[in-house]
Amino acid sequence: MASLEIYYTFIVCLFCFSQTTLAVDNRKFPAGFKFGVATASYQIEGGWDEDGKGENIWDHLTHVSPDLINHQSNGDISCDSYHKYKTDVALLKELGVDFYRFSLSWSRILPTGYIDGGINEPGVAYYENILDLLEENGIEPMITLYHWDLPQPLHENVGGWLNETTVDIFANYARLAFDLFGDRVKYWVTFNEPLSICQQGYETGGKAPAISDNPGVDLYICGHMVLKSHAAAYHIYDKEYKPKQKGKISIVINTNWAEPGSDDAKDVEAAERTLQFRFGWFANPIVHGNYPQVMIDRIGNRSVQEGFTQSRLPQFTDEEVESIKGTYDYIGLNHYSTSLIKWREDIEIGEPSSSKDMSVQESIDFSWETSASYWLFVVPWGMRKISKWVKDTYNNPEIIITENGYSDAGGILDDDRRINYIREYLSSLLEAIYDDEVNVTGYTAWSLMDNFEWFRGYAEKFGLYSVNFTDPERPRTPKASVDYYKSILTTRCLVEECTE
Ligand code: GBH
Repeated sequence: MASLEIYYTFIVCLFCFSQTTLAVDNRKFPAGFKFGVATASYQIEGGWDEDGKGENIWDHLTHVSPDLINHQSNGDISCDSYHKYKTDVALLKELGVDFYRFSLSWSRILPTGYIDGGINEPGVAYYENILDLLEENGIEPMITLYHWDLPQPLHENVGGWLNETTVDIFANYARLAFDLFGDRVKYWVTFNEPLSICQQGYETGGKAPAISDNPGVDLYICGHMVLKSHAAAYHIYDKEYKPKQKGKISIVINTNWAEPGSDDAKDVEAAERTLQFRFGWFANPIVHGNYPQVMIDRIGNRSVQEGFTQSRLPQFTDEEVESIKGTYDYIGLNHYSTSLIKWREDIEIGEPSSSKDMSVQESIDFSWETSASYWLFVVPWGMRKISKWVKDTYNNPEIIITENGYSDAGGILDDDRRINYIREYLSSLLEAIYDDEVNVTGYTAWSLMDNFEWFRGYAEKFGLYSVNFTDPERPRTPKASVDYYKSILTTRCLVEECTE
């Protein structure tokens, strides 16, 4: 029986591989389309307390609660990019990327988080050196201000993203970053994945500061503060810096594609609701000024039934709506995977939570190829569908795919599954661009190299380059995907030969 199953799987897989290979799009990426790779400060830098850097919430969490992290790993040294940035830029050069998306460690620049706490000059010099090298090598920087590493004092003393005060403190940090680096940066990202920041940081406990004692409440306060902080930074840039620096600024929002479990109108409605609760939570305010109506209605209704005196979803004032509306020069989309969504009866009233607010049934199709990450399935056509949905839902904005990538556990150099993932997702993106006329102008592979994958430590590897974490020198070795990505960068084409 077992051997029969294996036999069938083998036949099925042969079929699906040949099918997918045949389906790769042979059109060239449009002229001007940009390719890059991404990293984030806490995941690669190390040097956690060097040269005056302050402690952030990831330093703190990994040191105080090491058991939360796979193998009790942390980012104290990680890829040691604090010392090896020259090597990293050499890798970028070797790859031939158009741009490099990386994030600033707030507490490396402002050890207390506050401007008044003093600027850490070596921290500023570190990023200036990287920018100098990128410029010398003709690689454009795309800088994320906040990729999850909040200065610990702002968490401890201010309450982090649960306190309105953090909005101004973030805005001051953003202004400093524009001031210091903006003459050389054309692409800014305020926040990476507010959904992850707020839902995991302040509801499920899956990311720092791992607060989970007020489910269904704190995450929405966090979302509110992050959106206000984003808008504040956007306006500072727009008024004070954009006229001379001429860059673009936006936010990066992540979501799976939500595929309806069937053609049934209820499943279609549930899938749309899922996209609204994840992507729309942040995209709707920045495009249209306020939260999606479905969130306002559902969270409001449930809050009443739960005995709250007001909705757990905070309300924007009219002035806030006006100030948040339009705060994007492009939309940054992190997309990795797809979920199947079916309608279900609303979950009964009890302790609140965002998943009860949404009340859908989420699953996967067992035929989808897996990765080393429990949440990541290889569903290339999701890329086309989510891009088209963003186009249709938000007035055809410029879209940049700010992350997309595949994890394996071994960090194997012969990573044909990663090659296949990149090829198939980019092929689907070509269909979005040419067949659905979605205005996608760039694609970013996550990640330049294997790095600290948050609670999964070093067990899930997303890199194009492998890093040997047991060697103090942290040597980087190209995987086969480096050659493949390189070839895309030179030919702008996914197959041997493209049509013109
Ligand atoms: C990105 O998030 C991050 O920006 C990056 O730092 C990270 O290294 C990379 O992906 C790879 O993980 O537990 O059901 O809430 C990707 C989007 C969103 C994927 C949250 C994991 C957790 C699903 N992530 N998700 S759940």
